[in-house]
Amino acid sequence: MPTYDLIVKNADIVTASDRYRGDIGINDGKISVIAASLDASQAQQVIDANGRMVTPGGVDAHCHLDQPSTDGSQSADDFISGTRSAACGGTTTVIPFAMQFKGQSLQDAVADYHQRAAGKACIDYAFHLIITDANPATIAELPALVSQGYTSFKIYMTYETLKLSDLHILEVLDTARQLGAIAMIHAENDDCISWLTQRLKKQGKTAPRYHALAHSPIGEREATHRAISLAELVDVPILLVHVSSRAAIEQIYWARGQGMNIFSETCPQYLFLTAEDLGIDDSFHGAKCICSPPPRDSDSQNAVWDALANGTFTIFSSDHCPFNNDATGKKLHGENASFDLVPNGIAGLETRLPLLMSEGVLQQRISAQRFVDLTATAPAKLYGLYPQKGTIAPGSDADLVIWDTHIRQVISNEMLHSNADHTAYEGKEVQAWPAITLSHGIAVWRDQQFLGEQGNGRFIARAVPFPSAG
Ligand code: DUC
Ligand code: ZN
Ligand code: ZN
Repeated sequence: MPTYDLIVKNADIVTASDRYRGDIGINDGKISVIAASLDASQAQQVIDANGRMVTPGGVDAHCHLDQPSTDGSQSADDFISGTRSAACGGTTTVIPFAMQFKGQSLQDAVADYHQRAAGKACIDYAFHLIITDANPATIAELPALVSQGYTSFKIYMTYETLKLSDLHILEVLDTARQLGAIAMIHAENDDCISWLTQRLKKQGKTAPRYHALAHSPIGEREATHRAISLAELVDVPILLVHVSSRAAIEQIYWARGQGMNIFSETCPQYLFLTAEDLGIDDSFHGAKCICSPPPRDSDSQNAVWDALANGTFTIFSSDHCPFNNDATGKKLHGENASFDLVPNGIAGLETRLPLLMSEGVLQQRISAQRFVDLTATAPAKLYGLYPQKGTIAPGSDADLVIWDTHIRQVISNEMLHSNADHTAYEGKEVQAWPAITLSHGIAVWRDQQFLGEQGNGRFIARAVPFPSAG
């Protein structure tokens, strides 16, 4: 009887803290041992990493899959195509959102998303809640939902159909504090956006590129500071999602200096796109890159890189929210709709890790350990998945990525596995891509082939991130 189901030999093992050479023994989908050398004859199967980097499978803690929209637009990806593309890009756990429609109970929202995911997800998944209706009945649902493993809630300071008042934000934050859960905050000042949008439209400035002007960094900075202030009042940690601008980063840096427990996230679009990708003329082409907050200027791009390297950002997520470039998505209101009517979001699950490995690690902007922390360990810890997910250690799930880091791969939508009909990164060259992705010790991506199976992904009920709080 072989001792191991699988040995990954000659691995350049990278965790959030260490980097060392070793062999990884796997049994029943879990890592059972890590040693300098394991006897290959004791394994049913051997994969020779040949000295290549092996990192924990990515944890993408911010993605939207099969999420119905209040405007009737349709997500390009469901749980099959979204998790398939994640696996092909080295991500083995996703945390999409279960969004509450106003008037809907949270339990109903969660039940609906379970139906959307069950039998479809190819990799493991959990759910954040999106709270859009913070009335007393909703708040009363939270203790049970947290104990069922939904230990994080996203709240919005903008979008007409989603936003909460400051009073309601305080209620949610206070509940998060009592339960040891965490609130994720979309921080943009809604009235700034409305005022700028009206002004631009009156001037006939409706092309996609004006989206970047309507969503000013000043509005992001103000809302970021307000979110931090509300968290300070309640005395609770928060996570600021998809931070895009130098101005917002400065607020987070300041809050940290004051000793506040402020976590923050950024995304590939703020490193690899700028406002120019929304168009330098009035063509509708730039609608593909409309997301909120929008990509900024090169000064903010530099600030985002610095904040990734210096530890200001806690996690790096995709904010995958794909809409096709047709009447179900970006052209919902026609070929030349005003920017404020274009569904917000871009695809990014599959390209998140290769882009950061290539431009971050290989270009020596961040270390390989920092890459692992940002993309796997820190999100797993922050959202109650650690140490089952997010690291390479005995007892952890055998979710691993073996990297090719000496390639030249030009990204094109054809090579990707999402159902989206375009990628914002078309034509960009990367030097890294997963050679093999293992989920529970089984290859889901190898030799440029998706090998996973729909329905193999398991729902994970998450622990609370701050158990001693309250
Ligand atoms: N902005 C969000 O807040 N969510 C999804 C996509 C986007 O652009
Ligand atoms: Zn958001
Ligand atoms: Zn989002």
